[in-house]
Amino acid sequence: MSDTVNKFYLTTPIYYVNARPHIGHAYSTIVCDVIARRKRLLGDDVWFLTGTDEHGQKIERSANAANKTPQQFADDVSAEFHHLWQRMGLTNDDYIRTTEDRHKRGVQHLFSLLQQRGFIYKGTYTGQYCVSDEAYVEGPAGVVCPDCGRVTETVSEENYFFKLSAFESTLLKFYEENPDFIRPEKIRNEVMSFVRSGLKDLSVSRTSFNWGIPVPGDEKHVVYVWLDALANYITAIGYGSSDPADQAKFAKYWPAELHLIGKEISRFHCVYWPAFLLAAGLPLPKAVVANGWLLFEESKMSKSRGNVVRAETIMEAFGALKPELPKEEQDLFGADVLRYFLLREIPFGQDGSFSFDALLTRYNADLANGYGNLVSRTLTMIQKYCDGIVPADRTGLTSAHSLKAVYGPEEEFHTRCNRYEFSRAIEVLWIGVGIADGELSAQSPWKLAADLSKKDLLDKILYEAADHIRIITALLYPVMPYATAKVWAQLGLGDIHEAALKGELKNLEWGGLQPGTKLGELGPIFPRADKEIITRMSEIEQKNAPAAVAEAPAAVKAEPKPEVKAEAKPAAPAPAKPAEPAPAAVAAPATPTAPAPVAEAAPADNTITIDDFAKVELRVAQIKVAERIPKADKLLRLEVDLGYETRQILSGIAEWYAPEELIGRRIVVITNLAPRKMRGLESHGMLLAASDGDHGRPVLATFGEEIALGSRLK
Ligand code: ME8
Repeated sequence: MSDTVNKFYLTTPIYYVNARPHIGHAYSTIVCDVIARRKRLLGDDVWFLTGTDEHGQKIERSANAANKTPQQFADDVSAEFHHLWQRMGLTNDDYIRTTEDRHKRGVQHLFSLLQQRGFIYKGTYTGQYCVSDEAYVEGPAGVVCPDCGRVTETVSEENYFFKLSAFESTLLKFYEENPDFIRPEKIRNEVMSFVRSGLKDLSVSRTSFNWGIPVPGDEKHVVYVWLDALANYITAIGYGSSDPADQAKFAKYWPAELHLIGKEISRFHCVYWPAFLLAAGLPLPKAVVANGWLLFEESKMSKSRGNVVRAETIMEAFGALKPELPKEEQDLFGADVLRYFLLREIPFGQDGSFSFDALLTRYNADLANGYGNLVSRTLTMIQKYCDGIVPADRTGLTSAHSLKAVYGPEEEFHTRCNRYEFSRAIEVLWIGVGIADGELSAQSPWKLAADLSKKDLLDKILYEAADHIRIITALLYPVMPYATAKVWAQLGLGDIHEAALKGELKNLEWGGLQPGTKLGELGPIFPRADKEIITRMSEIEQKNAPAAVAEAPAAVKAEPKPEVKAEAKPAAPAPAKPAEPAPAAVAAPATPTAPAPVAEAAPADNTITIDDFAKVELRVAQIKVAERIPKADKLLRLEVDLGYETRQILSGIAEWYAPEELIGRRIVVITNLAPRKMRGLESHGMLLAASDGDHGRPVLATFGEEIALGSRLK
């Protein structure tokens, strides 16, 4: 490996502050951290950036719904992301927020430059806009966003436009000449066919809301959030600053070697961003690499679906396996378990399922029984048979069974990592764990220990096993920095983080472990976890689920429909709970009528008081998304717009309504029903419907006149 110092600037997406961090966000950030640590140990001058994306209509609306100013709202959620990355021990060198002055200044500088260079002009736009994705969509009024499936809104504004159309052929030529610019191949093909189908100029300002960076010299416009957000990759390293230190930093680190993103934002990073940079006369990043989606219970883990798992849950549950550690170290240990799982379990670039079950299985099989057991048995024997001192190999034997004759993982490990094949890279190390374990079992050093004449052979076997562990541990360091540090110390090698910085974790020759090294204090690294940890994780998740709102009064609770109820089961093995109500399906009786005069006397059995009725919050909503749920014949997943927020509701009406016929309908939603999970998805509310005929066909309550979303029925 070359010793010349290369710089390596890598970035994660900056995350929207309208959602709390979950392990989907952690996944991309962890992958970058692994890459950053590996590049550092190879001697590169690394700059690792992450941060939060805080402007736009979506954030403004979420802040309103939370009764906070957009800035306060952004401050709170951004701090959560920042704090979580620190708790997990991530090594980002900077954390950019798009509400920071350094960013605003850089964006305004970029906008003005694009104007001066003739790539931004003023015009009028009328068309469809997806607020959730902050993107324009081709098609007639009401067309559904092709990315997220939500209904678009019609906007008509005087806007600034970017001449994206001018870059069609330049971009295609660039992709052809730089086949590694977009990874994986599938995404590259999608991006190229998108560009080939023709690029239209892009509106890059908005006047319909204020929460953004003002267009310089025309402050009633704010800069389009994607132009604002993408620019973070340059503003964070000094673009647009007149300070010479910032300018030097920018000159040093730009262009980035890697933008790591989730696959759904490829178009923004592979088409818009390079076009903005070309227009500004700036060099293009070397690579945009997309991770696949982390799925939970078969669909993409995301806030709008409510099927999220948080990294804190895993840190807490696995951290508890090490009660002897201070809390910060328990967190780091749990973070290592998550890091290992995500990189090993999911072939990078593909979608992959997360489950508590799979996490536990990997932990026990690979870490407790695999690597952890190898370390423990080897070092315990050195302790016992060699007084805790690494023995020397005095045999001079290089038999075919010798570990070094059969195994050399370093080159292949790095090659795989360079190709983003992290799972295969780790697999290479576990082949080594298997070989070393097999050698120990075959040679049975504990039997040799009884025979003094076999001492040289015993020492050789133990030395080789320990040296082997050293090599695997050094390579594994970027993946599990906490646990490998413990193994390193037990091997008597001191501080692994220092060793990484000094370049001692590369060029791992066999024999690098000095005989005579005194082992550190021994102790189990990966205690076995039992199945209860699954329940524990479910409990922690449930405890942290959004606070339930007032229980719906019995009078309007859905009639439990046996066939629908069969669908309702908890996301993961969960603690015993009271019986769950049927999914938000059909409320019977039909729409309540105007309240009757309240009698003084106690109500009869089947009547309710006006106060009872007032407890039920009924509001007008519009169905924006309706889709079937895999393997659930009776359930539909709906996203309904209440005007002030969008909610996910699961409804047992799939046998009676096709998803397409529901989109755009204005319906009645019971909004203060406690949220609950079905099929791993959260349902937050219930649709109001009449139950018709013998079969109880649900007929949705709807309106014959114009009515504003969110209006209360009373
Ligand atoms: O898109 N599986 O922010 P965002 C895998 N602000 N990765 C996931 C994931 C999942 N289920 N969920 C989230 C934005 N991610 C913009 C980006 S960049 C200039 C602006 C990760 O909060 C993945 O990296 O929606 C995805 O691209 C990113 O979080 C989206 O985060």
